[in-house]
Amino acid sequence: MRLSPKQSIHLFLAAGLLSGFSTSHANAQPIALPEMHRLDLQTFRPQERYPNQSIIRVRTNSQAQLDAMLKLSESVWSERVGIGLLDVQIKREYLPMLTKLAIPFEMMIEDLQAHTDANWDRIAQLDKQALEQLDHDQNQRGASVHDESWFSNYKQFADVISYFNNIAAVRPDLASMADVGDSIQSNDIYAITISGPDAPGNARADRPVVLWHGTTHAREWVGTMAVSYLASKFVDSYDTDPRVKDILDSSRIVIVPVTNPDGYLFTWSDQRFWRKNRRNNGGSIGVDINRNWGYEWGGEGASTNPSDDTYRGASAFSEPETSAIRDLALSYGDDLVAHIDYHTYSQLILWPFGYATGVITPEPDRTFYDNLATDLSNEILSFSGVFYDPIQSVDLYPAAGDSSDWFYGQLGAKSLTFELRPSSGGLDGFDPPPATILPTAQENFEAAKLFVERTTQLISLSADPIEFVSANTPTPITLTVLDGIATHDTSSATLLVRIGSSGIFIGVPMSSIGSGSYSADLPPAPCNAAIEYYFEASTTLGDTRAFPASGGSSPLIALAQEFNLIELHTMETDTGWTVGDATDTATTGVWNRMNPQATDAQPEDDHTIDGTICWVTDGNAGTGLGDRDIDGGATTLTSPNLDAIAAGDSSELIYWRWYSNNSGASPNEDSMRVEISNDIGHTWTLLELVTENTGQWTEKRFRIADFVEPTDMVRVRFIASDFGSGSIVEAGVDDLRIESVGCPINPADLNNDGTLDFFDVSAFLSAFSAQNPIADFNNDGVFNFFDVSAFLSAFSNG
Ligand code: 0X9
Ligand code: ZN
Repeated sequence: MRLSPKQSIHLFLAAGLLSGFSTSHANAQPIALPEMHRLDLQTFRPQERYPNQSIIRVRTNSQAQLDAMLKLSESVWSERVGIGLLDVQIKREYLPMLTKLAIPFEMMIEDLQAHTDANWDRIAQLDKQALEQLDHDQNQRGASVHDESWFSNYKQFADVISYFNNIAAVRPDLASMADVGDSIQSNDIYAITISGPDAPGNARADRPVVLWHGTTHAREWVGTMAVSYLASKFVDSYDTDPRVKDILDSSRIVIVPVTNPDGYLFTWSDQRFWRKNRRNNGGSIGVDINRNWGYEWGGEGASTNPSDDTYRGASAFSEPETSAIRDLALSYGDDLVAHIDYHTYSQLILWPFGYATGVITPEPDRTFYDNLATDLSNEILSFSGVFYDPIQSVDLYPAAGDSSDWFYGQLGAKSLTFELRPSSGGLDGFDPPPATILPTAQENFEAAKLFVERTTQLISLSADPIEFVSANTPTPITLTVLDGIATHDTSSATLLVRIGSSGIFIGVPMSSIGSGSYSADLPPAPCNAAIEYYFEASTTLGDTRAFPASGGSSPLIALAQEFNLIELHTMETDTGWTVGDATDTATTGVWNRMNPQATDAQPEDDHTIDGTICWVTDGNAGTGLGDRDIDGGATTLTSPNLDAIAAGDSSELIYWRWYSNNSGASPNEDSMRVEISNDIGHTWTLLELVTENTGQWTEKRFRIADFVEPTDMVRVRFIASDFGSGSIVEAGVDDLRIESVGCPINPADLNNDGTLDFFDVSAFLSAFSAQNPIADFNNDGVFNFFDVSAFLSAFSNG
């Protein structure tokens, strides 16, 4: 949060009040975990109570009013404290006094206790669902490394550690767990190491190390969830995402999910908003682990008062939690090159130094950090539309003894401190709805990949692989080259390509299209031919890198196919789509066909080139973001009959959709179901459940036969709904089409391998001399010159 903790502590002292916010009150595989205590969330609620208290927003206009306000409040929730607007926690019995003092206020949370109870009920409810799901499929956790549904709720310490242990159990080739130290109360501090297997000339132990640690501050639960996502997602993507494979084959990722286990356990059992560790200072509890690191320890923003929330501890590294992570980092020697400490909240990417007012980070690091943090911010912005402010940490506030200052100042590693979602919210900002977890984790996975590349690799290459191309047509493809610890030669980008799986790769120079991106064409290829390709680029000093990293030994593959349009609905005219279903209950935001009016959640333009109109959940902008979006339940849009019989199993359904559900008060709680029927809508099968917020038109392609048998009575329906209160849901559909995808069967392809070559000629000749019916090419029952001629003409046409 942006509030200087020091500042807030002074206020508490001035007010002489207590509150929940103040402090007065290696490489083996999975490891044998001790029996860890779990709370039964169905019955358990934390101790701390807020009877008869509210959160209000006041406006003071003098120091006297501000002082009076601070005296009356239990705790300050604002990010900045001063004359003007202020959010405070206050006993309701004091509200009449505000009127007397002529301090205007607005009620924000009337009953804080009920609000807190509701948050816990929400967590308990999700926990119950998760347990039922687990009963339903006992092996669910054990079977998968990465489980997206695990991120629908916060997790207790025991569950976090068993999630990590399972990653190592399922993929011992990629991950291993270690116990790296003990907390004050003898809880274990765990670390997982993730890296591709040893390879000749590329031993794991020689790879640079990037270290993450989460939940230094006990109440910052989203941080632990985000590092958990990184761990399972990196491992899970190794086999399928060439970029992740590159990253893991060239670095070691080490993740400490819970740096402060004692504090974390305490936020579940006792005080949701506890920050420090659980050191007994004699009269007060807790040291701020993020003021206890040994670079410029004990300066500004680090309190000497043990009861303060930012208490620095008795000496640098006095705390076992801090020294455990220090020793882990030191164990890698020079290999430790980068580090990230996840905190919440405020959406910031903070780079060192931050230990004193006016501290100047030396060049060239200053520029490196500025560029890196800005690029990471842009990566997140373009992924999810959410902005993280990239700034030097001292510009947040000076705070000596934080982790990033030590990793950078002492070890020379590139270190960042992230403040994750949300952007604001007072103490509530540490306790956002569980629906915040997944999108926060997903966007930070994008930033994490880029961070590792930029801190460990000379240069990094990436491309969106193309899997299908139109037969006999050149297809443009783009490579992006980013500078890491070296600079790339802008004339070095090359596409290496061959048709089929033998022969040499031909190098095609790629031309710059700006921002480190380069373009070239995949060559035209006959239907069913597999185009194999990879990319290369070099540093200015001549070190060459390939994408995928293994280059020609495991290239990317694009299959040439013929795409024939069977149906096209540009939505520019009425082609018989219908709105409404017996179960629809939406009161606003019902589907209509129009030229959409932009809001932050809805597109400005349809998708059709030279068109203007699409289907959209009320395309009128209305008076505000929440005015014409979907409210009150579902709205259904159904297509007319579509003909998929002609192309049979080769028919594919393609549409462009827009979906947004990441704004409003409770984001990401809704979804859009897309379903398909092959019997005029009597029975429906799920095609996809849309929850991603691309905030842009996205093309989706499905092979119809994978869902229903293709008929001439296929229908598709889009059911968009809003069940959460206060969330903004907007959806759009455009340019739906059916294509047949495949290759016409050439009768001359006698061995059915998709290519016409010498082997087909030879197969024909032996079938002909054996008088095999397949050599009766013109089907006249005799084997003669006309069969040879028909074969040769089919062969040469193919
Ligand atoms: O104060 C902290 O430790 C971090 N913020 S939090 O709200 N998560 O407690 C920020 C530390 C940033 N570092 C410096 N400003 N030096
Ligand atoms: Zn923090």
